[in-house]
Amino acid sequence: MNGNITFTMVKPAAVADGHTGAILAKIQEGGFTIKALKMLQITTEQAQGFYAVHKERPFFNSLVASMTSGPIVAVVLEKENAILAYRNYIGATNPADAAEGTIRRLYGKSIESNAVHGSDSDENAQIEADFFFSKLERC
Ligand code: 3AN
Repeated sequence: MNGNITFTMVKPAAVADGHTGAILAKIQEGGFTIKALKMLQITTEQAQGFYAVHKERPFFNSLVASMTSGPIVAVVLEKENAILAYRNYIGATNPADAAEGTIRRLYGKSIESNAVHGSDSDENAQIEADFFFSKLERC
């Protein structure tokens, strides 16, 4: 059964380039409802934990460095079939391969600095949302 919640992050390079507002507007235009939102800077340990599944990959250290290079904006989103709907909406991991009009195509700079994160399963969406937000911070 598909859930209605996904988790996204505006990544540091996109925040630094001033795209936060445009990305949030685009998310809402896509019919996603913001259920929780905050800006924060994550520590190296937190980034390593968040991307632990990639720890054997050659790009792991560089990914962690880029994710801790400045503030991120963490967001919980709601929409029917949220995981798939949002992954389609942001586009492929590499912005160069992402479809026209998708968030990664519009605002991504590289496969690593690809503007936004999007959860890949209901289970991970729950883990990621709980990682960033307390119950009190979620609407
Ligand atoms: P997605 O974010 O589309 O689910 P994953 O889970 O394969 O993609 O990768 C997680 C993150 O790791 C990506 N958002 C991207 O920032 C980074 N990444 C993935 N592949 C590469 C790569 N080949 N080189 C550098 N960074 C990468």
